[in-house]
Amino acid sequence: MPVKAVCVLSGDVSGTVFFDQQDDKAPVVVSGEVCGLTKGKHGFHVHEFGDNTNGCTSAGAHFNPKKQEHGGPNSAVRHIGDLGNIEATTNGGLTKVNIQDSHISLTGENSIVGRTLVVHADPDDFGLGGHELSKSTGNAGARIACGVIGLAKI
Ligand SMILES: [Cu+2]
Ligand SMILES: [Zn+2]
Repeated sequence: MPVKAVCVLSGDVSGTVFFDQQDDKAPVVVSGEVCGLTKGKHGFHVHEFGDNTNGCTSAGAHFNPKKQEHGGPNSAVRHIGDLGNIEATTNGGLTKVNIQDSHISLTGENSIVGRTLVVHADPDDFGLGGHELSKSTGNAGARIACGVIGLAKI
C-alpha cells in the first residue's frame, strides 16, 4: 500500500514538503519547496517529537531510534532523521526539495509520521566538522522553520 505524508513548514521561512512511499520496503521520495532561505546549505532533519508547543525547540533531538551518531544521508552511521542539507541558490528565493531516502519510512519503527521536519540556519557538516556539536546535530545552527509531518490523502 502506498503511503503519503505532508509537512507545512513555518517560522522564519515557509514551505511545503511531501513524502511518498510506494510500499513499506520502498525508499521515501521527499519533494516540495521552501521559500525565503538565505543562499547556501541548510540542515534538513526529522526530529523525534511532533511537539511544537514551544516552537521548533520542543521537537527534541534528531529522530534516532537506532541510537547512532549523527551523519549525512549517505553515511554508514547516521540518525534515521538525517536527511542532509537543502541548498538555496539565491537569497530569499524558492528552493526545491528533491530527496530520495531509504532510511526513513512512513510505516513501522522508522516511521517519521507524527514527528517534526526542521530546517536549520546553517549547513549540516554530516558529523565531520570537528565542532563539539558535529556528532549530535551536524552543527547546523538555529531551527528557522519546522512543521509536524502528518498523513496525507493518496
Ligand atoms: Cu535538525
Ligand atoms: Zn542527526
